[in-house]
Amino acid sequence: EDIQKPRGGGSVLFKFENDETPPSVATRVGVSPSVNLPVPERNDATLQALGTAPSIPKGSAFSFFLASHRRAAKDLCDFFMKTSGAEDLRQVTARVHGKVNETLFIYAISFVILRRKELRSVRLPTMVEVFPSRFVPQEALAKAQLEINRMDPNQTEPVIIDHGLEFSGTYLKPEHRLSYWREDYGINVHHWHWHLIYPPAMGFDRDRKGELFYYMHQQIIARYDIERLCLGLPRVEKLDNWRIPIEDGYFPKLTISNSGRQWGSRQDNTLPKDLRRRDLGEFVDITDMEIWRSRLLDAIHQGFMIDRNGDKVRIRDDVTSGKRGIEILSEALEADAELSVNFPYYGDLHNRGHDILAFSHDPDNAHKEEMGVVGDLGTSLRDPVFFRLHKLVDDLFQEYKETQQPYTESELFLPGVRIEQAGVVRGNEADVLLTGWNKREFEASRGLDFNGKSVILRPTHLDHKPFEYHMQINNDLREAKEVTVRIFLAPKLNGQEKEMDFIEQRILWSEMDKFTVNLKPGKNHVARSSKESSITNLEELTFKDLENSGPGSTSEQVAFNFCGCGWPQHMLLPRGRPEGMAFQLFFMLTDYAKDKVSNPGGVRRCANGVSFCGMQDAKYPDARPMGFPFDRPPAPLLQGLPVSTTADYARLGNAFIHDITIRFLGEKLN
Ligand code: CUO
Repeated sequence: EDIQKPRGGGSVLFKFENDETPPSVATRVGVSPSVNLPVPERNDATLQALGTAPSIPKGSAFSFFLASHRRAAKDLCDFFMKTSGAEDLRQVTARVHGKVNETLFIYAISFVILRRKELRSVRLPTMVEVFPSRFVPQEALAKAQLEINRMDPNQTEPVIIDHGLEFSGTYLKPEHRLSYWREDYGINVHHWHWHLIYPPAMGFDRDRKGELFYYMHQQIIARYDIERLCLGLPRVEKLDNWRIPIEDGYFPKLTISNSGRQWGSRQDNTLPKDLRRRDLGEFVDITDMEIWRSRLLDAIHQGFMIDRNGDKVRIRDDVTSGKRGIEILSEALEADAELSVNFPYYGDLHNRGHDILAFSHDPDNAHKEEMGVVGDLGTSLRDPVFFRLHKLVDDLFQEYKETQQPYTESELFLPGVRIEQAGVVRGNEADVLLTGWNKREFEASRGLDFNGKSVILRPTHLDHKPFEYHMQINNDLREAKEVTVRIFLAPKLNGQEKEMDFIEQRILWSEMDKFTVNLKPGKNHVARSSKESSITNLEELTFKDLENSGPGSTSEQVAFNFCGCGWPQHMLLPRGRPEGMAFQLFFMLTDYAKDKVSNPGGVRRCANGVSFCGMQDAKYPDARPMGFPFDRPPAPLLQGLPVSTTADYARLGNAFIHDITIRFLGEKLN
């Protein structure tokens, strides 16, 4: 028998007591550790001050996609925000430690550190060391523990957990071939941090938050599709029919935040169902998902949304003031209940999509199972279904972008500067880039207790040999000219080994770098290292880095610049193929005077991975729409000639297209 979705909101939990629900369901409340309702100890003042934060059971999953969990996070963050400085925060967090959900605890501390100016010296180590169980299967951790139990007590050598390429599956299913990509520690850590900086409904609005939600996720989807192409797999299909089973299951084999509880698993061919988790107070109908999508599509095709007063809000990107359409659409789609133009009407499509998928194996708590990894910000990219959901989201954004006017020649052209030659160099070789496997070491024994012994976690990950971009640029103007250099990468051929036209290639272009140079009159040679990329981060900080960072030391400088967000440098390049795979680099120069955004103030921290993450306490530093010039359909005519492929853009002197090869060595680099 179905549990009915309560109507009218409000005291949802209270309502259940009077509901005519089957007794078998009703008696479960309060029995399972996962359904303990908030019962603050009456005499514990700290607990009482935490609001709904203690309502998320310890040891269970925390999901920012659930409204009830977001509320709990807000309460805990508000509590931590009241602290007066680093020492106060340390004391307060020590009092709260052990009293709230572990993931929520780390979330709230990170959230506060990112937002309080006086905490700018405080840094947290990488999630990999805080919660090793999110990155390595339970079995491997148990094996390490066994080894330690049998070990000679005097042995000081650390135990090493090698987490190799088998990851979570066999090669029986095509999707398993991409486990190394989806389960990469770096991209999962990046995604966690991104959402930490740009949370919905936490009382913070950041410059172009909605547009960045669109762009950062669009770029993840593009990169994933490219990786699939490298492996000969078709592109991801959007999840637009919730009424048929989801072909691919997912079995994470991980435990939740070192608690020993298992994440939920999804069998192959699971049919998504209405969400009826009364233990969480969360309910969503699939019908609602369909209605919200259809309303968003109506808005896109009509060119306006309807606000809560019933007034039209136009959505266009070519506005000179106010919010761009992509921003308004995105806040309604993600959705941010506080910033959505009309939350009750456009609903909560993306967040609720995560919820339905995260609980599809146990939508009504009949099995008392935890959510699947797709419900957690730090693990959701592991599951293939994440990409199907985000393809649906991106499809709506692209539908909107298709309705926008293509860029005109004057918006694309920059007279007076010309790229004569551009390409990449690695060592002595030009235009061939190499990828392979590499390993990184983390200490697992800081987050998990192995009887005080040292345990090293050594995940294998994709990597590449560093390289440099080189450009020969002529400045025919009489004076120096500041330009923005934009570099993108895309495969040259599609799955049928045919050259792609502009439209097909448009949504695959992956940003590689974006930077400013001042071109002197005449010839200029510009070189730039792949390590400086505008999308990538510094290496994750380990506990050791933080211990070693003293005043004035380089590590302190690193800690200052590091905010966790940013695409991992080791995932900058797609894998390519063993025989070499044809890619294209697209270079474009635009007028910095038009791109620049005035950002008064001193040194900016967290300036790494700026294209995906923005900057701390500053506006997004590029005035153009994100993804420019590939965020819109092609200009129909350039210099009087039609445009059919991206190469036609290179007819403009300030743009350049160049073929390169990416070869996957299939072995350890270095
Ligand atoms: Cu990042 Cu759905 O927004 O996971």
